[in-house]
Amino acid sequence: MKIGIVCQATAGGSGILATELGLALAKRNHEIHFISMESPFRLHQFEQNVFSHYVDVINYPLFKVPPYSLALASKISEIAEEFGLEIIHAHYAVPNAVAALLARDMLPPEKRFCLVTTLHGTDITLVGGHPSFYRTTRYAMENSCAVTAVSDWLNRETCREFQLSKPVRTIYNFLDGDKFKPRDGNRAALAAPDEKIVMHISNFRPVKRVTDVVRVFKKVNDAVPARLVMVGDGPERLAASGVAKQLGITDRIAYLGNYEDIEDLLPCADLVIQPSEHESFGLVPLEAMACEVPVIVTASGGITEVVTDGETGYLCEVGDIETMATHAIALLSDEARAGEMGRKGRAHVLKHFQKEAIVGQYERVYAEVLQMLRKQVASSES
Ligand code: GMT
Repeated sequence: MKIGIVCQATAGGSGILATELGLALAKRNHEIHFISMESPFRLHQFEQNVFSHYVDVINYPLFKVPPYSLALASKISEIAEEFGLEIIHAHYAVPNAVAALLARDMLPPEKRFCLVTTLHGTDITLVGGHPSFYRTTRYAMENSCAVTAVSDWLNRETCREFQLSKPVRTIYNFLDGDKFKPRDGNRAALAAPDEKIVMHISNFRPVKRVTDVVRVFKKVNDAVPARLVMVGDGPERLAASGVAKQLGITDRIAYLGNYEDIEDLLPCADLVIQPSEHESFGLVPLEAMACEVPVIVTASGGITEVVTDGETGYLCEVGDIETMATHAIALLSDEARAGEMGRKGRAHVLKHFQKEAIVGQYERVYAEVLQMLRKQVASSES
């Protein structure tokens, strides 16, 4: 199949998932065209069957904000026509799916593609639900050939919030268990041999509650010699370092900024903490579990479908710093328990979230919507 993948290029779960999906589909001999603002975050190598196209946005003085969505629609339409794309898979409803619909309408009927939209979370919970975007988000979903959500929780939230006339299918996120696995990393660069490594990875948006990470770590560090490694960047970075300063632990924390080869870093961690307000899925805990690293997360949203409490990690209430710290200290003080939890975590990931099985689910959705389109075309011609 010839498939266009429209995604966010910034560091974030939806762009990462879209990139990994595109690369996996290319390996299965599909022709993949990434369409985005710039090179997707984790797409840094040349691959067979993979093409990238960037949106040209002009900065005309009359526009206070350049109309990216319109430029994106033009680019999708142009690439779909030039390469004969059969499927456009939009990751993140706003603006990607909306722009794809406009792009489809610009094409002559015989060149129109099928639109598959994958909802990732904040496109529904924060952005799509906002009055500024609600109607466009709903329109995009109603007019997609298929809509998927990355967890049952997000699926339910979408149906509740948008009352769609068609079902949403759940297709979980995935990873490559050969890429994310326990390995010897450069631990010595991050901590002394007698120190534990606590890690947090995110884009430091308010929903990630990074100051909770720092507060939990303070309690951990009081009980067990440890280092906190903060990976990523975003608006809450300053707040995190402010709290660390107040708590007198600035020298125990390393901020690494955005880091692409997370599979080299994660195996160095003894524990990963993701205390988000909510997560529709939680790609970071999944990656950590695959590396046999225990996780402490919040029982909020689809993450409860990824982490099993007490087995592969701990699910805590949002903001319950005390409980998170208690679990963290217990795990960091008991290597056998942490090791067992890590092994169970990896086994769980390999059983439920392996790349090949999930990519196959997307392939089946594409085949189904294409068949529907062909039937419609045939019946309109007869
Ligand atoms: O929250 C992020 O880090 C980015 C965001 C995105 O859309 O890029 O992540 C969302 O999509 C990820 C991939 O499906 C999920 O793993 C995250 O849970 C989800 N984030 C939220 O729901 C807050």
